Amino acid sequence: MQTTFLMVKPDGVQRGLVGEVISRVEERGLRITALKMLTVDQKMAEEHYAEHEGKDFYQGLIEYITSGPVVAMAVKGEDAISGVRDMVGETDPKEASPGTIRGDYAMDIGRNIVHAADSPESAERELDIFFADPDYQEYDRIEEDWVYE
Ligand code: IDP
Ligand code: MG
Repeated sequence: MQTTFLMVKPDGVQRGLVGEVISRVEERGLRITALKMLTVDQKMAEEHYAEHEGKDFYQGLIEYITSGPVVAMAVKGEDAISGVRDMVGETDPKEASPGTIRGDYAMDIGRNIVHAADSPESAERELDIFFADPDYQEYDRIEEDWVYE
């Protein structure tokens, strides 16, 4: 079992795709264990995107991610980290396969709807930026007795 970090970015919220993203996660059989809408402030944005500091798109990325509300979630399940990355698709939506979130809903790399952690280390780091212990809820999905049997 892994828990990953998934976020609907401001463009996804403004395009009304929050429900679509959540539906895909739930229908896949993954479990949302924390969920919140918030506006990312400058400090959180810099921490979240620290690995991209200095790149030519960094400033625009920080401005974009702080430009409006996002929906952040913790998603739990077997191989959730790579599973969610696969559901999200390639960074550049033009290269993302149809059937992925980016491949179905986006064309612009700077407006690619969602963020998902790319490794166990980033998942842990990013979850800690957005959530504290009391934010997490534990429950069983009804089908788990047959999914994991
Ligand atoms: P990821 O979101 O698929 O993990 P990263 O390489 O970590 O992709 O980049 C973080 C975000 O920065 C991307 O989702 C995208 O919004 C933005 N980004 C990455 N590369 C570019 C670029 O070349 N131009 C503009 N924005 C970019
Ligand atoms: Mg990334």
